[in-house]
Amino acid sequence: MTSRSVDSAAEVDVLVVGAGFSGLHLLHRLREDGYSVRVLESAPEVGGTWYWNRYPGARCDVESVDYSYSWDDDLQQEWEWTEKYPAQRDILAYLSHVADRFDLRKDIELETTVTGATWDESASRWAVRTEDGREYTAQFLVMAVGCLSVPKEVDLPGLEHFGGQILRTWNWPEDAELTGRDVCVIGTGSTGAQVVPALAEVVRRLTVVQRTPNFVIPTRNRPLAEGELEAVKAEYPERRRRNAGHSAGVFRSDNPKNAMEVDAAERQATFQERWEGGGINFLGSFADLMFDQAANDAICSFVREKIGEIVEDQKVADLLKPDSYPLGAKRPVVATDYYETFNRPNVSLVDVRANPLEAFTESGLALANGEQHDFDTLVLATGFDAFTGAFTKMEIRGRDGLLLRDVWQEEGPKTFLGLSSAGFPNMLMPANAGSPSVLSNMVTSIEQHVSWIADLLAEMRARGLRTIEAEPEAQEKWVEHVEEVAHMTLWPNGDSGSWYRGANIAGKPQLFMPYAAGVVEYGNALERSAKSGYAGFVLA
Ligand code: FAD
Ligand code: N01
Repeated sequence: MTSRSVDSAAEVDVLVVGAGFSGLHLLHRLREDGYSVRVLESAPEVGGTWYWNRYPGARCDVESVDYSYSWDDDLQQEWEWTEKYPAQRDILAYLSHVADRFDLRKDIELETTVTGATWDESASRWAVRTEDGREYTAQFLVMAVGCLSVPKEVDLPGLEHFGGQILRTWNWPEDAELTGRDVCVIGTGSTGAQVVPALAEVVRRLTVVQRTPNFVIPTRNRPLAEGELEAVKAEYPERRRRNAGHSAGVFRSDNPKNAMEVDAAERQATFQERWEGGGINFLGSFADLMFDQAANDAICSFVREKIGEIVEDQKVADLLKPDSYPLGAKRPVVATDYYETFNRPNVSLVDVRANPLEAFTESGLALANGEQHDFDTLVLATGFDAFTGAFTKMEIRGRDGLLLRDVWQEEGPKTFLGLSSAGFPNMLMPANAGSPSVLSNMVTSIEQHVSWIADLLAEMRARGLRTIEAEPEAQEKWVEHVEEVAHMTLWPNGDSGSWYRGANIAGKPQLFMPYAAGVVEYGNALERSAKSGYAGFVLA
């Protein structure tokens, strides 16, 4: 290893791509452990997801006190969260504070996009290139690039003909002013469901284009009550331990009962209580919701009834009711006043499933049946090239010139433990495909990975080892296992078009990408490998 005070910043022990929750934590931890580290980030500010997704209404659905780092007690004691669920601007302020407080900025290069990386066999190092022509070499390349950081390519017919302004939720301009405008939103996933109610309050007319309806659970956000934050802080270590001990990476008081083992009245009362409580806890109503179709049907019926009660126009309500996939097979959506918004006189719903979008025109869009909808502003909330997008954008060449893009385009993102892909030594991938990532509180999963990576590097340093890489056989078995576990649940079922399995993008290989067994089982697998001398990896 080179010493921390490298002569040239272009040669480091660890090069990290991305300055979101993962990249910032990696930088802090690995620098503390004595490595020279450099972080390269496309954005002009740290924050990752929370820098880019600045659209009105953007908010996290994990409680603020849990969606934050646990690795520094002073930090968690001094930071003042104000709401139960944090808004985008609050998380961004928090991450910016972390960067300042731990003096991270001096090792971060912002507005620096990595375009490619090539493994140099003779030096056992990565040579990394940036868009503006800079080059770096590093023994380890940690791709903290995010699993929802690259938008899906927009596949809307004739979009180039539209004459108004187009705004993208994943890169929302600071100065967007929509008061009094006629706006159309395309996309009704988590992003659409947050941006729609927020825009409805300020625009003149809002047209919501829906292809597949989602199950939308009310957030029930609120300011933290007096003394609530202090109570959390008084027992923070215990709270963090409980979070790490729950499969979702955040403690939920899950009901241990199965939905179909209780009578209809108890089932209804339980759903109702959890619905009133709001948030993702709704999914903890019963233990078998993601395992038993009948149980899932019951929770789906409950939500459909709620939609019918909230939305006044029953034709609109019916269009908003999902009926072709289990609740949970698509990422559950949590939002405030989503269904209520369709009772506003300035909001209309356009269903492009029954009546497909034919083409954009100069002044709006035309549907297959000839209907025309006019607006002056189009908001795209059309989602992401999840998990693989940030990797396949880059030209990453491993051993013998192997191109990651080609391998993953053919087979999907095959990894061992989600951390390493065979043929790409010393390239590590925190909180992405093959690990619980998006099926958990991501901050818990990120911390799990950062500490495992730090331990691995320490072990390699102690044993004088230079490279680590997934063993092809272990990788095959892990990918099969991830798929098998997913198929024990209802996650892969139905025609949800879920990005969990790449189904939102035509031609993308389909395999279930996050590890559905959860953070605890996954942590055991990580520990088993480490304790047995990193079984499943080749160390040299
Ligand atoms: P990111 O925050 O995505 O950061 C990756 C960074 O890498 C980005 O800044 C990107 O610019 C940079 N990068 C990528 N490629 C390159 C390159 N080639 N060169 C240079 N830089 C590059 N998770 C939850 O647990 N709960 C939630 O409620 C939740 N809400 C979300 C809401 C939205 C709108 C989105 C999009 C995601 C949400 N997530 C949520 C998931 C969220 O992405 C993670 O929780 C977490 O922020 C991921 O952190 P990260 O550092 O791993 O990745
Ligand atoms: O993206 P999505 P997202 N024509 O893929 C539609 C996290 N997140 O940005 O379903 C018409 O879910 C598409 O329709 P369909 C969270 O993990 C969290 O909303 O393909 N419509 C769908 O409605 C989330 O899951 C929060 O039929 C088209 C929408 O666009 C993930 O990010 C908040 C279309 C895309 O939905 C991604 O969410 C925000 C087309 N050609 C995000 N193409 C929290 O609150 C796409 N669509 C936690």
